[in-house]
Amino acid sequence: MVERTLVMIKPDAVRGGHVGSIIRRFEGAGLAIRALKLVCMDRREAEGFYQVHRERPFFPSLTQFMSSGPTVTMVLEGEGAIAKVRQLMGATDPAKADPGTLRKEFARNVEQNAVHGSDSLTSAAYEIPYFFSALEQFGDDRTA
Ligand code: FUP
Repeated sequence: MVERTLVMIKPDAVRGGHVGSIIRRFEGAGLAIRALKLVCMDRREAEGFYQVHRERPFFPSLTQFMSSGPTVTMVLEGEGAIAKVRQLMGATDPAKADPGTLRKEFARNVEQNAVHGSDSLTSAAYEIPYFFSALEQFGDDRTA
């Protein structure tokens, strides 16, 4: 099934100058960019994005980190895009991520872990419109 997923290059990887390398990997895997922008979330916006984790002990630190600088936020589309992105990203904790994955290569630790990708169709349906209106997405009847 062709899917859309919300992907973010997190503040650590933007600061580290890894945007081009990471986007190249997604494009190389056959995923198409349907929307893309630099977003600097404020604390409240980061809390809203991660609201499923609000009861977790790492929530304050995570939302502080995610609002510490710009993220490259995008919508990627492709066959099985959600699973494909998560495979490219690797495990949440880079110490447990497989060699060759983005988190193994670029993440610092379990919090500053370089990339985000929606974990399900339900998550994608919340996360994509959190950042992008229909007019900001391409490839439907307005194919770019
Ligand atoms: P993932 O889907 O791989 O991004 O991981 P989770 O949904 O489990 O976690 C979301 C984010 O919470 C992670 F990207 C980083 C952060 N996190 C921590 O900071 N500490 C933890 O122990 C687990 C997750």
